[in-house]
Amino acid sequence: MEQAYLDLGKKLIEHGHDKGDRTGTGTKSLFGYQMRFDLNEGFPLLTTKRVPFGLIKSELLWFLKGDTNIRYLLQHNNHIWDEWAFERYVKSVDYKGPDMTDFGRRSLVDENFNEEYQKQLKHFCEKIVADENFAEKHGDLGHIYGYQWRHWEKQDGTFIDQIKDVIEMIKENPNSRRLIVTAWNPEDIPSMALPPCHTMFQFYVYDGKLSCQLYQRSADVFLGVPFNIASYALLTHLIAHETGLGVGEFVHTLGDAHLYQNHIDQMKEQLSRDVRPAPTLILNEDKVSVFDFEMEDIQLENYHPHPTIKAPIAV
Ligand code: UFP
Repeated sequence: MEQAYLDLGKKLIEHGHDKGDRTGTGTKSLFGYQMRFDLNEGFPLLTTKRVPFGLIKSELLWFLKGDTNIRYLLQHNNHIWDEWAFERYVKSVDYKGPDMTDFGRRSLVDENFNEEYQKQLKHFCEKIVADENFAEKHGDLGHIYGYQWRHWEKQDGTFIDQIKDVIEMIKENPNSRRLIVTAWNPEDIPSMALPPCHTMFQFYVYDGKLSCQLYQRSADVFLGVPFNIASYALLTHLIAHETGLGVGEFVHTLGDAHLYQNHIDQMKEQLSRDVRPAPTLILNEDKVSVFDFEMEDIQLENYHPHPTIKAPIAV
């Protein structure tokens, strides 16, 4: 199962086009790629490096709550969205600290700057947790996933709950070819910290099993994709659980699939490792609705990965 991911990493190293990108880092990139994961073969959390499942759980539960403020994430020790909120904060009139322009790139090349940046970022996160008013003002990421999934705003001012609706549709009309959730709302793109990478997904029911296909417009194959695979596999399990279905496949379709130039050595290191048996996902059987799940209701068994491989994130 994991081999599908490793094949993509290898293909990008060998055949990826050298392509510039928004962050200025440079990538090896291919356009249009598909991976399939049979969720009956185990849970697709990579074993060739440790992928922190706790972060995937808290992020998905955060999306499912319709929450777009990083405060919930920070309360669960999840820092994956910090940079995006920080970027909005340092661009706001309320930020009075040292110049943080272009902090993503500068923190990689300038040690003194990096020290100051880490200090400011830490201070920002602490303030989000400690001060509810500050969090309300500066912790919000705008109309990102949680908003579009649960509170898509209609022209008449009312809202669409896409997740609730798709679950109802799966229960009532499993043969439907319209089981779609979209996060790509063109009108809202300018108000988002990061335009959605996982733009839309579709469910498919056959033989009592629920499959899900995701279209991801932009895929950081080393850092982002291992998270994205596990997150959508978990979402498929949760919705299958609520709708009384088994799980089928997770089909992952990528638009711009890229390996950042400063992730190539790390990817090579990962490719040199042997794949271990996939872990098993255990859901609390007492919970039914996907909206009732909490962190402790979702557990993994038999996850014995190779160690973490560190790599810089491109902001
Ligand atoms: N990215 C992912 N997966 C995600 C996510 C971001 O791979 O879930 F939120 C990466 C893709 C890309 C960058 O490298 O983040 C977004 O940049 P851009 O908007 O320029 O595509």
